[in-house]
Amino acid sequence: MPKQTAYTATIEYVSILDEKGNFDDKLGKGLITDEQALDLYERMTVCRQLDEFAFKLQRSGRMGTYPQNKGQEAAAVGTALALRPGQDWVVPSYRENAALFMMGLPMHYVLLYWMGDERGSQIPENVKMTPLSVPIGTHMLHASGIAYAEKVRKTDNVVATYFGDGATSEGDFHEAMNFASTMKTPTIFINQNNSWAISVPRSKQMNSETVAQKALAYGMPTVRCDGNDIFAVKYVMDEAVKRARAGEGPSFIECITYRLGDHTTADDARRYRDPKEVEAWLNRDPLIRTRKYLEARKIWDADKDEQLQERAKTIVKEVVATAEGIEKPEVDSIFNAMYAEPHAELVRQRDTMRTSSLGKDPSQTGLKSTTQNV
Ligand SMILES: Cc1ncc(C[n+]2csc(CCOP(=O)(O)OP(=O)(O)O)c2C)c(N)n1
Ligand SMILES: [Mg+2]
Repeated sequence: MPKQTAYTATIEYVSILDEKGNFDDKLGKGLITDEQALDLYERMTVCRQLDEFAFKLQRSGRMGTYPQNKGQEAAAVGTALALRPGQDWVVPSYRENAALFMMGLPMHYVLLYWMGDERGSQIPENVKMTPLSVPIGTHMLHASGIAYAEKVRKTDNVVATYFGDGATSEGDFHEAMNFASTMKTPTIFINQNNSWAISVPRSKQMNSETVAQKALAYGMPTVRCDGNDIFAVKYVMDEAVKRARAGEGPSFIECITYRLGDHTTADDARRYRDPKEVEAWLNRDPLIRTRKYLEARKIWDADKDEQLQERAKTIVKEVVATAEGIEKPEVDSIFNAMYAEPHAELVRQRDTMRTSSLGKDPSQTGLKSTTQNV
């Protein structure tokens, strides 16, 4: 028997509004209205300001650490535009703030989170979102699980999860993908391929030409798109959402993008990145690209932009004031957020945390154990 082909595949790349301003009318028609494009541009601008302020907060000792989203805003807003706030879920990592705000998360929650306040993770009831996930890759499993629950409940809600290129080198990622595709859950895996996992370039942490092809192993529809193009991102997300709502299971989206800032405020990317590479990506900045599009449509100009920059600063100043104005949490509160009912070990730790017998049985330290919920 001659050898036969067991499997072949191609992966499409979608780009609609390129960096030179060319627009693909065939794919892009009716995708994002002018009103929506203005809204997305405003949201991206506010997020960029939030990044600037957060950076300063960290540098002046008012915040622990912060990962700027700078450069990746289009992937966040383009995908979130296809979701229904209050119904669909977002299971985030930490570089898609704009999507979280579109889903209804009050902006100061993100600041609280990075200020080390647990209340930043106590997502309001009406917002369908899990807390930010700094452990790389662990949250994608939650996205598959939540989507399975939505499927069992027979809703048409979908679950979008965001993660970096580095996260796809983690075992958890593959388990989440396998579960989602086998159980046909309405999960949308949104990869923000920014080429770097802190100081490790993509070429050194995987041998795959594309991240999108990893989904082929799980029999999952997969696509690559220009992640700095709100139109391309919306286009591929619409298709994924449609499949998920129709009960056709998960999809994978690779957004090609770039983080223009350091990995976090604890990093100095100049030590490992070629300035020419950064320069090239500065020219592909999603904010500049969207602004030029709006100007070409004659619905934007320099004056409006100046006003928007001012408005964005005012919004962010207010958000910072809200976050900093909240009464400091009680130390005991670290025991409150994890479980609905405390387990014995937690009660023991809480009851003894101010003693030199931390974690010991309270009855042996002369303390009375408490029974109320922590
Ligand atoms: C399980 C786990 N391992 C290691 C780390 C340390 N770490 C923090 S960010 C990061 C790189 C993540 O890269 P990527 O997934 O590409 O996301 P990006 O930061 O580029 O958005 C690593 C290794 C971590 N937070 N969690
Ligand atoms: Mg990365």
